Amino acid sequence: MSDENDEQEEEIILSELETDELIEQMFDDLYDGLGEEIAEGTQILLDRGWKAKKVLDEALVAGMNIVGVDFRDGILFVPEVLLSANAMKSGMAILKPLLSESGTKPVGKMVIGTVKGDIHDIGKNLVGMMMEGAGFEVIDLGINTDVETYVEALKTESPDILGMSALLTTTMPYMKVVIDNLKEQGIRDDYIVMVGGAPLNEEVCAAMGADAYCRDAATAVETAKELMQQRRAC
Ligand code: B1M
Repeated sequence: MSDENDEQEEEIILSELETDELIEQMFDDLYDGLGEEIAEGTQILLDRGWKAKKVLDEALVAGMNIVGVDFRDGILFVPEVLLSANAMKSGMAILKPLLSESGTKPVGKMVIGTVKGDIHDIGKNLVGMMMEGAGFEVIDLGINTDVETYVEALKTESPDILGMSALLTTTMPYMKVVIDNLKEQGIRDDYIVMVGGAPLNEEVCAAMGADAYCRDAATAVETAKELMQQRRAC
C-alpha cells in the first residue's frame, strides 16, 4: 500500500497541475518542507503570468500561515517549522529580486537579535523566518548583541520593530538595559519593541517597558501585524 502511495506521490508533475491545484500542492510542499518543489512551483506561477507579490501572498505567505497555526496549536514542532521556513526561503530567493524591482513594500521591517551574553539563536531564527514568511523584512543581528549594536542598527535600518530574544534568566535583564538606553536617547517610542524567550512572561515584559511579549514565533507574527496596524492607524 505504501509503495503504491509513494508511486502516486512521485507522479505529481507540478507543471501539469491547474493553478488552483498547484497552489494547494505548494501549501502541502511548504508544510512538508520541500524546498525544491517550492522553488519550482514559484517559478511556474511566475511563468503563468502571476506577479511576484501575488505569488508571495497567495502561495507562500498563505502556506506559511497554515504552518504557523499548526505550530501555535502544537500540531507541528520546531524542526518541522524550520524545514517549512527553509522551503519558503527557496521561493523567496526567486521572488526577492522581482519584488525589489517592482518596488513592493514589505509589510514592515524588524531588527532582531539575541541579547548580550546569550548565544541561543534557534528561537530567534525561527521568529525571523516566520516574520519573513509573513512578508516582513528582517534584519538579523545574530547572537550576543550589545546595546550599541542594537542602537546602530535602529539608526541605519529605521525598522518599525525591535525584536529581542533571551533564553537565560541572567541575560533577560539586558533587554531593559537596551530599552532604557533608547529612552535616554529619546527614541524609545520610535519603535515597537517586542521581546521573547523561555524565561520571559507578560509581567517581565511590562516591567522592562517593552510593547509586547511573544511566547512563540506564531504569536510574534500575529502581534507584529496587530501593532503595525495600530501604529499606522495613529
Ligand atoms: Co541552553 N539553556 N545553555 N543551550 N538551552 C536553556 C535555555 C536552559 C533552560 C536549559 C536548562 O537548564 N533546562 C538553561 C537556562 C536556564 C535559565 O537561565 N533559566 C540553559 C543554559 C543554562 C545554558 C548554558 C548556560 C549551559 C552552560 O554552558 N552551562 C549555556 C549558555 C550559553 C550562553 O548563551 N552564554 C547554554 C548553551 C546552549 C547550547 C549552545 C548548547 C544550545 C543553544 C544552541 C543555539 O541556540 N544555537 C542550548 C539549547 C539548545 C538550550 C535548550 C535545550 C533549547 C533552547 C531552544 O532552542 N529551544 C534550552 C532548554 C529549553 O528551552 N527547553 C536551554 C527551542 C526554541 C524554538 O524555543 O528559544 O524558547 P525558544 O524560542 C521560542 C520562544 O521563546 C519565542 O519564539 C520561539 C519560537 O517559538 N521567542 C521569541 C524566542 N525569542 C523570541 C524573540 C521574539 C519573539 C519571540 O522577538 C520578537
